[in-house]
Amino acid sequence: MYRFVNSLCLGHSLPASGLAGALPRAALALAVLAAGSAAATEPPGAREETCAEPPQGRWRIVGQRRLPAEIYLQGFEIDAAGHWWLSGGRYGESALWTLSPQGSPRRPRRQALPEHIFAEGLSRRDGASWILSWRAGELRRWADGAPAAEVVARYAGQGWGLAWVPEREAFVMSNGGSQLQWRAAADFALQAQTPVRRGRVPVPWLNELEWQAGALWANVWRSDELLRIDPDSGCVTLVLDLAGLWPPGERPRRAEVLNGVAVDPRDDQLWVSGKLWGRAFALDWQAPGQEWQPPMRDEQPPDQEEPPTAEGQPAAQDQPAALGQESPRQ
Ligand SMILES: [Ca+2]
Repeated sequence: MYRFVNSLCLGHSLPASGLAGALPRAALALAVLAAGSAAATEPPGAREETCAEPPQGRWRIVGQRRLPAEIYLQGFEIDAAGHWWLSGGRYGESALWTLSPQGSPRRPRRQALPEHIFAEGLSRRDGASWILSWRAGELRRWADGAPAAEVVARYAGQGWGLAWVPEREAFVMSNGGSQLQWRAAADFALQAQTPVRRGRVPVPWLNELEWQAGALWANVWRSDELLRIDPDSGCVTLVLDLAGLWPPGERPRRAEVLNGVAVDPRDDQLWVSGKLWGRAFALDWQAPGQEWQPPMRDEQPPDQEEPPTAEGQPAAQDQPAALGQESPRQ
């Protein structure tokens, strides 16, 4: 599986730079990003490196919010003003959704994407939403207030997850394989790839992404685990097993896999959701040996003021799940 996925990814990249073998991978990535030079792949021998087995982190639900139930969630981000941006997939149904800050009575806004597009990951940068397509190889930029999204770049292979990394002034993207792709701000050109491993095992199906405090969160397709990844080494450094987050028997029948991770920059709160879930959960988390940061807050009432459906549609009658659930690993 690894050889197949890896060769699939490398098949879309440009030849490795001659610099690749002379520098540690972290330095290589920074050097390539800084120089804005041609694409580079991992240095020789990197595939043989071993990461430490990641520990299981603890988590607990500290809040939740209802979402429009029809969002086949692919990309999820919260901006500095507290607005939620979500991309929904599927052909003929793909759309960019905007929700006002939590607690607002305003209805979510739905803006349709072209019918031939299966929207994928989304990120925010410079007052615009940047949206991947699954198989069309098109990156779209939807400027706030603009009537439509414009295609601003094309890429080889599939598009899955996307995050803007301000510290590196670059995008990081997943494509269904086990590599993270670093892409230039200016033209989305492939700059470097980072193989992701859990111990010695490559991690395929990396999906939605989120950058937080120098590390990357990643969903894994068809998995209930949320991974925290060191962006330099590609090592998974922490695993949150979210299998108990919302037991399947309590979910709507049509709800699909966990997918969608965002951090509210105003309070560093982690949020997760899933495809057709109709809700998102706020989680506090910690690595083994750590104290809860931030400390447990008072239970927050579910955000029932927020109409869960799009403008012009009646609100669904849907009761939020109980708050205060904690992970079984505690
Ligand atoms: Ca995200």
